[in-house]
Amino acid sequence: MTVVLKLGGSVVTEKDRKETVDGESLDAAAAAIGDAVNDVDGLVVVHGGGSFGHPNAAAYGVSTTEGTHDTEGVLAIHGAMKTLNTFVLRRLREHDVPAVPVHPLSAASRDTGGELTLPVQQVRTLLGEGFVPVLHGDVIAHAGEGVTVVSGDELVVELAQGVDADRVGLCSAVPGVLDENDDVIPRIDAYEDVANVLGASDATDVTGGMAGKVRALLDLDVEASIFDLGSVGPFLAGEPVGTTID
Ligand code: IP8
Repeated sequence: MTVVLKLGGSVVTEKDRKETVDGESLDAAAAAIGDAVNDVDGLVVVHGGGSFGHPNAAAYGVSTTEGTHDTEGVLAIHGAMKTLNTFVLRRLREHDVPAVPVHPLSAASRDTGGELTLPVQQVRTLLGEGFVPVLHGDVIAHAGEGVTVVSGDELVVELAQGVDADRVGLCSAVPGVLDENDDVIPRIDAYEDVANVLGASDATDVTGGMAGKVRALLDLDVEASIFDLGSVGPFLAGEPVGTTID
């Protein structure tokens, strides 16, 4: 069983305090991963940008589509993400997870149409050798734009296909996709089933928000789940948690 797990930026950082790790949440996630890591054949971890990536990207006007050629900007955004990655790795190592970093800036790119390419042979080889590769949202080369942001969600989609994942999990600040009464929708098979509750978030969140996540996960061949921090352990143990998207 190969698993791709994303820890959202809102889980591992304090979103309202620039470049601040949420130590308690990160430790809880790392502990759950440490408890389960020997029971999965392969685990790839991806983390989002939270208060490290997003304020820096905003300061230089960089998004997934708007790029920059400003080297200072590239280094500021990438540097902040590397700092966060170092914190994540340290916590995972404290829980005996054989975590090693893989920085997307050194591997991924977009063509002029914005299409993302992420070579994954190093990730596959690291997995085969018993490591847990840890990737993160980053800036990457973008033909005609300089660099643009690559989100953790985009990386999850590429990795799921590239490493033939059996399960994909997104750990976010909410316990799943919520309906109009804020109850978790246990299963989504088609976007039309949830378009009425997710439609609004499409308009307000340029990086995709929950609507974008659901659309991308529906396109995957493998089952995906969206859940919150308390469900990381049960998810890695193979239990259905939060919202399952298939
Ligand atoms: O939090 C964004 O990753 P995300 C990364 O997964 C940067 O959207 C650099 C803003």
